Formats: sequence, C-alpha cells, structure tokens
Amino acid sequence: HAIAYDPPARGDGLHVRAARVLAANWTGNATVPSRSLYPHQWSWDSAFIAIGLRHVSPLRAQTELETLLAAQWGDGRVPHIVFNPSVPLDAYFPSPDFWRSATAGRTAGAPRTVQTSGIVQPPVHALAAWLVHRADPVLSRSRGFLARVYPRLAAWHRYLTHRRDRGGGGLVSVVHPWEQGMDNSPCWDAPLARITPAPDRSFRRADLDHGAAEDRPTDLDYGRYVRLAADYRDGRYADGEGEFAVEDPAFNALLIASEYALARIAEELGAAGTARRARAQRLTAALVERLWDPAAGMFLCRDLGGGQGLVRERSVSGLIPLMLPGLPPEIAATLVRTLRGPHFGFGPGPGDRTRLVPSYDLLGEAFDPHRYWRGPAWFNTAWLLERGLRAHGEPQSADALRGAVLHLADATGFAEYVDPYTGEACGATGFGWTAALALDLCH
Ligand code: 9WN
Repeated sequence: HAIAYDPPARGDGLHVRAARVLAANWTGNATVPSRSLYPHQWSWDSAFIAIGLRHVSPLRAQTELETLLAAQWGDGRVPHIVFNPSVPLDAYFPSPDFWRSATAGRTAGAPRTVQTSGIVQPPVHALAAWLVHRADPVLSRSRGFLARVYPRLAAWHRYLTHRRDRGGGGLVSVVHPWEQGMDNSPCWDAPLARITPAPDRSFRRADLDHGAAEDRPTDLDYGRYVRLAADYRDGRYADGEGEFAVEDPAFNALLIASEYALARIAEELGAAGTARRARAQRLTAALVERLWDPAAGMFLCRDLGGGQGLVRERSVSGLIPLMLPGLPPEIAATLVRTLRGPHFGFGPGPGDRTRLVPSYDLLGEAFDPHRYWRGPAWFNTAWLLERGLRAHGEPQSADALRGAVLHLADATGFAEYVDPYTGEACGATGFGWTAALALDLCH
C-alpha cells in the first residue's frame, strides 16, 4: 500500500540528516540498509531501522516490520533477506536464484509471492514492534498493529526455540555466520575451518563492486559461506544436520529481550505475559549456564561441532547480554569492567582508549581495525550496550557511549562501521541502522 512520505522538517541538525538517509533508503514498503551494497530488505536491519523510523513516521515504522513479517515462512522462520524484485539479479550476491526459496523452501513453507533467503538473523523484531507501538499507541491500536504482528512474532520465536536448539541445552544455535549478523567474526574461524569452501569460480562477489576488498571478508570466507548456504538449501532448509552450529551470546540475548517484549505485547492485547516472562528467565539461566566464562569476564560462543567447547575469542557479542534486566548483578558488573578494560577499551581509564566499542578484542591475534567484524566498531552493538549500561545503573558510561554514537554517526555520513581508534569511516555511508539508531538516541 502506498504511504505518503513525511519529508524531514527544515533545518540541518543531526536529526534531519539522519531522517534524510532513511528517506533515501525507503523503497515504498521497507528500507534498504544501503542503496549500493545491500539493495534489498534485511531482517535485523529492518528491526533497528524501525526503532529509529518511529520518531519520523510511526506508520512507516509499522509498515517496515509488517513487510518483513509478510515474508515469514510457514515453519515460522523470518528470512534474513526479502528480495526486491525490481533490483537486477547481479546487484547482490547471493541472489534469489541462489536461494531458490519458492522451490527449495517449499516443504518449510516459503512464501510463493515473494523471494527470500532461507537463513535467519537475530530476533530483534518483537523488541522493535513494542518500541514502535509505544511511539504512537493510538495509531498502533487503530491499525491493529500489535494484534496482527503478535502471532507472527510468536511463531518466529517458536521456530527458534523448537527447531534450533541443536545443543539440547535450551539455547538457540545459528547454522551460518550470516545468521548471527557478524559475518567474519574471529569466533567463526575455528568452526568454519572444518567446512570445505566452494570453488572461487562457482560464484561472483557483487560486494566487491561497492566495498573495499580490505574492509570486507576474504574470498576464502566467502567460499565457506557459499558452501554452507548451498548445503542448507540442497537439504530443503530442513534443520538438524548441518556441519556448522554455534550458540552465540548476542543472538540469544536478543531473543530473550524480545521474549520480554512479547510478554508486554501479550498484556497490551489483554492476554497474560507470565509464561513468556518465565521463558525469558529460563533462557537467561541457560545463557549463563552454557556461555558465561568467569575467566574471560564475558560470554563466549559455544561451538557444537568438533569438540563442543567454548570458542576462546572475545567478540562484542559476548558483552551484549548486558542489555538483559534479569542478568545476575555480579555478571553485569563484570561485563561493565570488561567493556572498560584492555580488550575493548571503552570508557575512562589508562591505556589505549577506543572511540566506539570494537567488534572484537583489541588484543586478539585476529584484530584488524578495518576488516568488517574483526575489529571495527558498529553502531547497532553500541546502541545495545548503551541500553545495557543504562539498565544496570551506569548512566555516565551510557551517556559517553550515546555521545560517541551521535558524534561519529554524523561525522562519518552515517557510516556502516568505523575504525575503533580513529573513528574513520569504513564500508558504506548512508547506512540505514546507523542513521536510525542515532535518531533514536537523539530522543
Ligand atoms: C550478509 C545488511 C547486512 C547486515 C549484516 C552484515 C552484512 C551481509 C553481507 O550486511 O551482511 O547478510 O553481504 O555482508 O554483516 O549484519 O545485516 O546490512
């Protein structure tokens, strides 16, 4: 349906510049992360984008989530990409002819009218839906927004908790690095080393038409991404077998935060939220039980292949559970110390300090300040940590992080990611969630 676009008010503040990025990336029913690098709708991007968009147009924010959820599969999965049919096939790889959702995904209930990928991304959507509702409850109620999205969000969480508990310990596993969203994080190096890469000749990387090769994942990484995705597709997207399965702290923390949001949505709709809150608490206990590492002072990933052990790499993912209100206080306090300490270096203190929280351990062997998720600082993780610091009684650190996000987002033209030490822009500019989350932190 057509939606009148609300042009940003006159002026030249950050708010207006961020709103202009969101307007430029809006396609009519959703927002692309980047016109050049990512010209389709991405799942967790849309959730973050809706969180910012609600301040510009609550109607567009609701539509953003509705468009994504309309592409949900019958088994409950929300695909990580919803393809825009008017974008040429060679603009992004892997394209719809790689995923073949309508045929390979038929048994899993892929939609017939729209083409999607077959993997998922972190479940930020129920949290986004609740925040979008709160921005304009009158509009939301008049459109029956929550009543329409609630069953889809509930089915999404059911898919994750029922079909993706590969470890049997109550947590959700990702079956591809793209699912967790931090594509080339050093956490995947060991689990990916077991995967035979697809030959270079068998695919063409469209990302290198737009992004600098030294800021992007390597060809070897891509060979493995392609192999894993092709195997999943060739198995008709059935869950349970694949060679790669990892329990990740951020993915599970976002599920827990979204489960709390679903409890509130249920209550707003006149139902009980008690069972959902209890589930969120059980998931939190499982997260602590399976992924907390006291020696590292943070959460780690658990590799379910090979030796079934914790992956000894420090990723920002392991700090994200700070956003959970139900975290044991001593764990929250330790996470704050780790964020400030030598591995992440954010906040007051001696030594090398970062301008924004890096995606990976400053002291780690694989650290690279420019290569994508192997060091650069990202704005979505900063936004999540800002909430965490505020939730656990650290308003000064939260204010410092908020200030850094606002300054660097604006100074870099809303970059996709930045060098954590210098703040230099990397990747795309005019990036959707950078604009949206800066906008959210202005309010
Ligand atoms: C693969 C869209 C997405 C983000 C991910 C980010 C990147 C894609 C890519 O871009 O991944 O899904 O082609 O590199 O890693 O977090 O959702 O912005």
